[in-house]
Amino acid sequence: MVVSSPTTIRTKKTKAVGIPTIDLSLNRSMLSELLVKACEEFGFFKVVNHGVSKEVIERMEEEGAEFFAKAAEEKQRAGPARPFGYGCKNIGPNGDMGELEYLLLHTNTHSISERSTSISNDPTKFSCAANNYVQAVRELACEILDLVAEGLWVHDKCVFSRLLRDVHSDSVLRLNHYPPVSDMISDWDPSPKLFQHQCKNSRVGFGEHSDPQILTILRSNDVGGLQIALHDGLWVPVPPDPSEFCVFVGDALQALTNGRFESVRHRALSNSVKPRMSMAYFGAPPLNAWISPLPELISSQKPSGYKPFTWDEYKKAAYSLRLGDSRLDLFMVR
Ligand code: GA4
Repeated sequence: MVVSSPTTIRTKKTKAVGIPTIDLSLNRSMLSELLVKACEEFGFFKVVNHGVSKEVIERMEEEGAEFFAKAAEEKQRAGPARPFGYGCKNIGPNGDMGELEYLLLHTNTHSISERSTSISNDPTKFSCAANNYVQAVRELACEILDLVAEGLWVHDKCVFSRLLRDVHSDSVLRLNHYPPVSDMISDWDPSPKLFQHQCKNSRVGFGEHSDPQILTILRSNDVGGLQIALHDGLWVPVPPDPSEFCVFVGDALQALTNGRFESVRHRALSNSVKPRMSMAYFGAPPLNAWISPLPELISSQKPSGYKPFTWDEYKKAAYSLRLGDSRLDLFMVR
């Protein structure tokens, strides 16, 4: 048995599901097989023994907590998120909303240090924490992607990780803060429009969607809320564990693997007692990179299912649609 203690969960419809938890200290050939299997079956898995130092994680978490603890007016100085900076409740440009506040940062060192002046009273400390965190989780994402390439028997083992390591990579860091939401939430924001929204959707922290990028590496505090959708549409809660990372297949990896992997739809529900904080690294290609199915994954039985697109084109499509829309449909060969 090589998948270490899968978390068995009973969904409302009493379906028992084992979310794969993969121990990254196992040997390479075993690992690459397990990772491919998890990407195929769930588009999602957890990793333990991931090699990201506790100190690097804690420093980033502290910076996030310090920022979100500030007064609203102070936080607004780092916003609005269009798309980068501080955002509160509004997600993206097309009217999507959730019960959260967040910081969205481009991961290049220059943008982090530029932004940090409006985020922290000690911008150097913030930039350092963010750069170290990004570097560590990028390394983790690249290691996973190399193993996945091996497991897929792809000729060029760095074909995915090269895109994330590129100096022009368009990767993003997101810190999400979900304040506790009770049913009496009129104190969170009393404006009539938001109040209506909150009453109808009081438990949606971040609505259902798939991530557009290649791979997402997410870590949360010990507060639950994350759920993933299975292929049959059932929702499965993911138990929180601050010592693990959650890994999500994104749309770009779905296209690169010619649909062998499917990006996982997921959402975050609000909690009524404790604040949830999550930190997500979205590993992306450079804007001018072309995304199309790898030749090794195309055959006469499985012809290419996606038209080639640049990451820039894909992002534009993503930002022109709603959070929950299936943007890859626009690039599918019919
Ligand atoms: C979902 C994944 C990442 O959080 C994100 C989000 C982005 C945003 O919040 O600005 C998007 C969303 C995400 C997908 C569709 C578009 C873009 C909001 C939205 C409605 C940063 C990303 O890259 O795509």
